[in-house]
Amino acid sequence: MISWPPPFLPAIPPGGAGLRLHDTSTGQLQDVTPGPVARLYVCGITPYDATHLGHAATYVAFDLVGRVLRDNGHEVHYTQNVTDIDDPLLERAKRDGIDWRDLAVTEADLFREDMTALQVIPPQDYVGVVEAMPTIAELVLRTVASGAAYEVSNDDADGPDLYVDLAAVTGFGQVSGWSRDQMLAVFADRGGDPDRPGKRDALDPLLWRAARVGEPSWEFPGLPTGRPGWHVECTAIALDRLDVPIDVNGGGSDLVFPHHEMTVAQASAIGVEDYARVHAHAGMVGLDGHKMSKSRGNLVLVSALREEGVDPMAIRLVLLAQHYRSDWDYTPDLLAAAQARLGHWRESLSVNAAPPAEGTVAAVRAALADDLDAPAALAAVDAWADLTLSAGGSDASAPGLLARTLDALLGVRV
Ligand code: 5CA
Ligand code: ZN
Repeated sequence: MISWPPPFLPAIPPGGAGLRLHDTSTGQLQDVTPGPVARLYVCGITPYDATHLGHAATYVAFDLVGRVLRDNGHEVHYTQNVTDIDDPLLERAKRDGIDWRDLAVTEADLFREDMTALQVIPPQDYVGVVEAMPTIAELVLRTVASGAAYEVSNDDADGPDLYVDLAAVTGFGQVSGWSRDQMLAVFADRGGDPDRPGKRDALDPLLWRAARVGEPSWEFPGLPTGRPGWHVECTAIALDRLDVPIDVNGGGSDLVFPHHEMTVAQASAIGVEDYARVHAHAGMVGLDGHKMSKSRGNLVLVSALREEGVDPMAIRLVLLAQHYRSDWDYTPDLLAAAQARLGHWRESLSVNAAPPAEGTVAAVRAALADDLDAPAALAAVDAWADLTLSAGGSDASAPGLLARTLDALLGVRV
């Protein structure tokens, strides 16, 4: 798929402060120490509805990862998928009487516009499931060949469905660290089918679904006519585009289990044991006490805010003002505060001379290096802006240096 246009990245003096991220699988902060090319995979959208602030928060968080890695002197190889075929997309298309392909194209276009407006650096590999179907089918066939898959018959398709046999996989549970009871408690709500008769284990994930009448399907020699289950798409696309171990494998915390657990299990099923060095997860953004979700419909859409004339940089500041790992609820006063902050920063950065900015630049770097502490980075900039407007200064290069730093590291263009 085409990605979106990259924002201009201003050069700033070298001085990256490294990067430590919270790793879900160990529960510890871990140094992200890539080679010259840092490998980043982040789970992309299922394009059946427009981008909400929760999606945006997750993609802005991983955008910071990419910016910090670049500031540390790495090239970043960023891959993101698009789940452009899956049950929720088919259900929404049917409900609205439109073709599922048209729905996916429309929503993916809107997502690109939103990401562009928010100055999110695009992935080099932006890969839809439909276009990656041969790659995914190949991984399904390798799983079958490895003996880690089995058939479950059904009455309403011409061939069997295929499931991954978790008993044949090493290290299951390593990403989430959850107990079996914890897993079972959410599996059905997150796309799983624990009660399907014929499965060897309730948690075994669907690998390949034989085509039901009227459903889109693909044909590959050796497989029933059908389409992939959800998790295998990310394993296949990531392994196709990135060498392992992936330095950072990311997404929202709703993907810890089952999605990322199964993604790793799926890799293990074909003998890839060192899938990712760090599994990083962003917290959930909610509205009125509930996780913002397309299925629930309690959404604040990025595009709707933009249509109201809200400056995308203010939207970005709303997201950056919360630590990426915390769960938080959106309220309009957060937007008002972000707009006020943006105005304050703009005013302070428009002066001819100001207090030196080197210390603030270092504070922004140090905050981001420390598990992406964007709120602390914003506070450092606030302090400089306060001082500039209250006391002034004589450093004529300071406003320009700080403006370029905000742009390069935080993605906020004032
Ligand atoms: N296509 C799959 C991943 S392969 C998927 O989860 N799509 S999604 O459209 O539902 O979500 C896209 C990304 O936004 C995922 O990383 C997901 O974890 C994240 N996300 C979804 N809802 C929220 C929310 N309320 N707050 C924060 N992040 C969210
Ligand atoms: Zn995914």
